[in-house]
Amino acid sequence: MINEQYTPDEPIAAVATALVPAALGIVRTSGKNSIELVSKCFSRPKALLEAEANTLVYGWILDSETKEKIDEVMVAVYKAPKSFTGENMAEVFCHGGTSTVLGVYHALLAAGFRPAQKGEYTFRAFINGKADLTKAEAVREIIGAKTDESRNRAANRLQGALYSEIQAVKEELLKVLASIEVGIEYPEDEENISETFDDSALREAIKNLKVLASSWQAEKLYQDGAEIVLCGKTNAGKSSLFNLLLKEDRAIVSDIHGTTRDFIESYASFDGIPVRLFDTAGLRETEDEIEKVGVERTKELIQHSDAVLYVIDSTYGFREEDLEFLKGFTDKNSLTNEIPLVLVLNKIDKTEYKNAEECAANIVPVEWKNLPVFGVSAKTGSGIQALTEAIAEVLRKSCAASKEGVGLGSERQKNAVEEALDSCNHALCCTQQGFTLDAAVQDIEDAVASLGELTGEVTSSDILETVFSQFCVGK
Ligand SMILES: Nc1nc2c(ncn2[C@@H]2O[C@H](COP(=O)(O)OP(=O)(O)O)[C@@H](O)[C@H]2O)c(=O)[nH]1
Ligand SMILES: [Mg+2]
Repeated sequence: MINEQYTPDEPIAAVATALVPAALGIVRTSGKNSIELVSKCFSRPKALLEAEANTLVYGWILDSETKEKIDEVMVAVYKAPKSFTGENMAEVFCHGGTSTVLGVYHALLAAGFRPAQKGEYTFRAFINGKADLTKAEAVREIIGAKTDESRNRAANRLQGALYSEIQAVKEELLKVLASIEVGIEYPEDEENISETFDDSALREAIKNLKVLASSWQAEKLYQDGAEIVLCGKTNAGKSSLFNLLLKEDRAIVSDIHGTTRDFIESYASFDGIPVRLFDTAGLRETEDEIEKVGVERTKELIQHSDAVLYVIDSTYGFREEDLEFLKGFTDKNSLTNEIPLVLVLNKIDKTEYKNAEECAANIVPVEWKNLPVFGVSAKTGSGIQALTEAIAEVLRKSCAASKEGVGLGSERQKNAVEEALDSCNHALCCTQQGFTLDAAVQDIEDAVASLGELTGEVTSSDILETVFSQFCVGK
């Protein structure tokens, strides 16, 4: 059941910006009589009531009982249907900071608004025909985007690129359906056997649906990101690399072995992919109880990671422990799913080698020459860009991601496309096996219905509930 609190005829208000000290805060209202209600706690009610659509009105928000001035504000006035929700809306731009923003918000509640539920503004935009479900979900994605590339992909969906793609497949299927129905109504022969049926349009739809379904894994990478673990012996330069990749002095760097005893993590962007990067305790035998736990934690992190960067101090080359780790890792990894492993030869600035290739040729043992290897210096920054780009490529490859094309924006969308694909495949099967064509009709109708569910044309309340409950309040 769709959230019973989503009652579209009630006026709603929500704080739309974070409650932290800031230059501005925004309190958003929507509903048929929202402008009238705001005017009840506004110093210039007449100006607000007479304001044209898409204009700003200056004034003060007042306490509705004491009439005390709460804050000096600008109110943006939007009139239905030309607003985000498709209803009359008034947005109050006040000063930032917890007390002011909440003061304005409480004055609005006292004037007659009720607090908005999560995603209720976007829900109203959806039911008022301002956005289909792919666009509504893209709004949530944009808010959560961690890198420019993630945001671009979501913005593409917000502009309707995915919607158009889905509509094109749907129209193709409707044409197939129409041609079958004409065949059934006016059969050239009594049998109306599918042998005469031209299935090229159905095949094209299947091909497009397959591409869409497989795009989700890549889109998920850009939404959720990947976990990457930096590991290696103590003093290899993991913490220095970590800091360099994050572009901040986050981890303690020192030449004392065992400085990093527990892992630390932070976010970075690797060629547009949001990455949760872990700096870990160096892998070594140790008597230090805390460091021992740290080493165990490193091993656990590795098992759940999307890629491992194994850092080597190239001034020493590969040592006993490095070889032991690599052997253990690859033995285990070959049994389970493959976690990509990248060798990072650090401190090349301290070696006599002219470049990364020469360093790799000289120090990587024969049995590990098949691994991707990068020579870098965490001190000078050399080789770092090539390293991050290569890791991004490794991650993209692991989920067959490309940088181009429109992709799906949620698991829900992927499920709907897969359902449509199953139905189309079934329809194709029917036509190939010489059944009468009406056997395919139901399947194609099911496929069209699944795509309609994706965009929200036909949508059960459970789906709406799942989509909008993932939003934040005020959006
Ligand atoms: N010359 C040089 N020194 C480095 C480089 N990376 C790290 N170091 C030094 O190596 C020591 C150990 O570095 P750290 O990042 O703490 O290593 P970790 O134990 O693997 O985290 C520190 O003294 C760093 O300044 C590098 O690329 N070149
Ligand atoms: Mg360290």
